[in-house]
Amino acid sequence: MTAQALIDTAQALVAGDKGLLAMDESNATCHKRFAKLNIPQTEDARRSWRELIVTAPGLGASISGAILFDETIRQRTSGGATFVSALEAAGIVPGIKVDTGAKPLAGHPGETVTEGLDGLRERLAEYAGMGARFAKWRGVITPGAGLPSRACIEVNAHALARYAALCQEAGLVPIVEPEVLMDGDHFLARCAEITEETLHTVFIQLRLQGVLLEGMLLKPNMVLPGQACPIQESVDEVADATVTCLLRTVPAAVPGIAFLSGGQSAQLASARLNAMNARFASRLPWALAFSYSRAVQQPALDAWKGDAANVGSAQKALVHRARCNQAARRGDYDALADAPKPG
Ligand code: 5MM
Repeated sequence: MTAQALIDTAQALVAGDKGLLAMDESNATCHKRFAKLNIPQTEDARRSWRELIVTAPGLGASISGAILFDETIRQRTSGGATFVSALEAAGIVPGIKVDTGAKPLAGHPGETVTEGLDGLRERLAEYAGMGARFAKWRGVITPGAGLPSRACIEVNAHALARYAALCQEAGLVPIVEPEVLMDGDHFLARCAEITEETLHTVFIQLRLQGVLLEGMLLKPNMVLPGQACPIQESVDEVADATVTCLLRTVPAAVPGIAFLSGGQSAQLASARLNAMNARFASRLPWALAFSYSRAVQQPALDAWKGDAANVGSAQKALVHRARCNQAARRGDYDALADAPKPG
């Protein structure tokens, strides 16, 4: 695999106005979301849900790539196609989440380090053989009283960089996802400080590990007040703070930034991305895109409820959200028309 192939894939994932769909929930996360809707927490239900997604008519018009989970990349549609081939048929590049989860960080109560480096070279080779062209790894940074520690930021940045270097060696574009959580009552300014320190540390580590910046993507949080913070800034204020932070920390060589939604409502995730593109796109060195899970999937999951009779309406809800975020990439999202209808 040449450097140019990595660059081509990274650029293709953020080209035009499309974005990524994260459908890489571990079983525990998937079950948490199913449980709220009384959907059976079984492999069969997980497979049916993911089949609904990969076969949604028209999804490829707004989604460039989809991030799968280890179980999902091995599954097939009821018609017998692998999910990888179903995605490819829809014009969607298949990717894979390769971390094995955030585990308690020794000596640092309340903080985690993401694991999965052991055996990663071999797993990446297997995933590449199955058709994956990019990968994803999430490090979690938790704001709190006296948190995050420098140790937590450093250890997660180091792991992200080692993962990214291994991906590029295997010919897979790494999506580097350092997530500052929005849980808590911290102010937006504190999220900005933590995000800036985290991204700065991540890019130092990426450089140390020799990662080709042109052949990777960044998947960060937006700069937001904590969900329980009494002051919730406007859409434009969030856009300003997020773009300021990214301009200070993300080298221009990176082709694209694809945000996680992190627990924002579907509409706010679209509106904030829209504001960033509407206000700043012409001045930014990288594309600003999306790599949402909940903010694209949740309305569709609410419509599906585990019932085969609802597959069509759920697919329409999914494609609608993907299109809203596609419009947000152009700065054309109509928040008023998309406002949740009463009742
Ligand atoms: C932050 O989570 C990622 C983006 O999803 P949201 O847009 O909902 O925030 C997502 O890709 C996440 O990494 C996966 O859902 C996997 O999560 P777990 O914790 O199950 O590995």
